[in-house]
Amino acid sequence: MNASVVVAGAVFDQGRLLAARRSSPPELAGRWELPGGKVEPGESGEQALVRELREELGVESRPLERIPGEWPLKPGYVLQVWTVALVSGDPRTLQDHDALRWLAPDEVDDVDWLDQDRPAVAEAARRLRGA
Ligand code: 523
Repeated sequence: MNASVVVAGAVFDQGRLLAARRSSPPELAGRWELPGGKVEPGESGEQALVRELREELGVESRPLERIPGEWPLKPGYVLQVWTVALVSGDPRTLQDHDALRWLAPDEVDDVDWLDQDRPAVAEAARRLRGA
């Protein structure tokens, strides 16, 4: 069986990367992630990402490029990440998160990212720097 996909967005705005602090479940609370969630049946990864960012942050967004790679989560799940541009709205903590930060390229290591998000965060930071 194929693994279920969790999608996440490296949201870029004005040269900064959005980091979101999880408020649940207890084992993930307090750690920072690229926001997103599970792809539902019948959705593409990009569609799921737009929906999740609308539900979780109250923004309209546009996926730009997939960051190559796929990272294992709990058994049966893998993480895929896209760079994302904001179309409208200011991200707010609506569900799943209790804090947000916009990180400049030299600040991306300032928060305690979930381990499984780190490779994509590193690549996102490289792209932000224009490298
Ligand atoms: N991750 C993860 N990194 C990351 C995300 C968005 C999710 O490691 N950037 C993990 C955390 C959970 C699983 O993927 O173990 C599902 O993410 P979640 O809970 O954000 O997805 P939802 O909101 O679709 O999940 P349900 O509310 O449970 O349906």
